[in-house]
Amino acid sequence: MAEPRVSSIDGKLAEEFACPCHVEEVKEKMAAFAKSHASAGRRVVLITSGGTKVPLESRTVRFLDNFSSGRRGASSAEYFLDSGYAVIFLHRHRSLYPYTRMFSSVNMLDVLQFTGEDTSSGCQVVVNQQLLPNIAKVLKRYREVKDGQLLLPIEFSTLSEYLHLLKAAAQALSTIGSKAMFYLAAAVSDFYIPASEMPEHKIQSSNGPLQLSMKMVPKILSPLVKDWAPQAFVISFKLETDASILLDKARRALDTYRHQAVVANVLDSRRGHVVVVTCESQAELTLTEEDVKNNVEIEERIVSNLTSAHSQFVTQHLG
Ligand code: PAZ
Repeated sequence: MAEPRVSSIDGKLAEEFACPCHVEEVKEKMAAFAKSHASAGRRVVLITSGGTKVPLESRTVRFLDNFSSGRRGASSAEYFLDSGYAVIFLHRHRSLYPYTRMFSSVNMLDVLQFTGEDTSSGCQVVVNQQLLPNIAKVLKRYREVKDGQLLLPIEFSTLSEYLHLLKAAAQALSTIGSKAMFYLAAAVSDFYIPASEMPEHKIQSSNGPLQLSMKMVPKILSPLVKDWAPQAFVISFKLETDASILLDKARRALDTYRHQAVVANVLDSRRGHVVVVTCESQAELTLTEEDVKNNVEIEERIVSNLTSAHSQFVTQHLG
């Protein structure tokens, strides 16, 4: 089926997806962040991370969700920061977050202890570094990033919030042209129920088995590449469970949207293997057993591949 026209996607966004009230304020924040870092000579990457929540009722009790933990987005943010980028981190509320992700399985109360006998409210509490061996190193890097104002976190929960905030981000970053990268790692729902067709109240199980009819979510990559940030370096992600269709779908996405690269991955092997597909090339990135033993993460390889490609892209656009 032909891709809907850009204007119809804009119209659909306005009509069928409720706009979060703070979107204009967030857009201004993102534009100011991009401008100040670009004028300091930094490139800026917008990372999307985590899954989206699709409500089934307007007074939402139930919703459709997906598997994404946000680990890819959060760890990639750290590698982009290490590569000198400023990062806008558009992430799902309560998904993994840069730096704290490393301690997400830790019960905070198990690693804290009192310094003395006194356990009243005025006493000192410290971290037991034997239980959190990396904490000092991670805290130091987190502070550097925070003090340098290099990370701008923006949260979403629902599909509507994600779509409006991504549009706002794209428009905000368009002012820095080819210095902007979009790294669209979030797992975004392909289906939704329009507000006009959504029941207001909790769906009643006494009415029997539930049948849902959902609409296709507009392909936002199309206006992002063509209209909102036409000079930016844009990377989308493609996840499949059937490896035999993955590369074909990645190439088809490149043909359709004409952006710079697709990072293709399969659900079960995504932590150790991805393919970066561009119009001219196909780079397989794979962790060896040795890499895994040394705690190397696949995101380090992905970010290294894409930051090099972005450098070439910027040179071509400025040259
Ligand atoms: O968030 P996570 O680390 O659990 O998973 C990452 C991922 C598989 C969501 C990402 O690599 C990806 O492929 N995102 C796009 C998914 C898609 O819509 O095809």
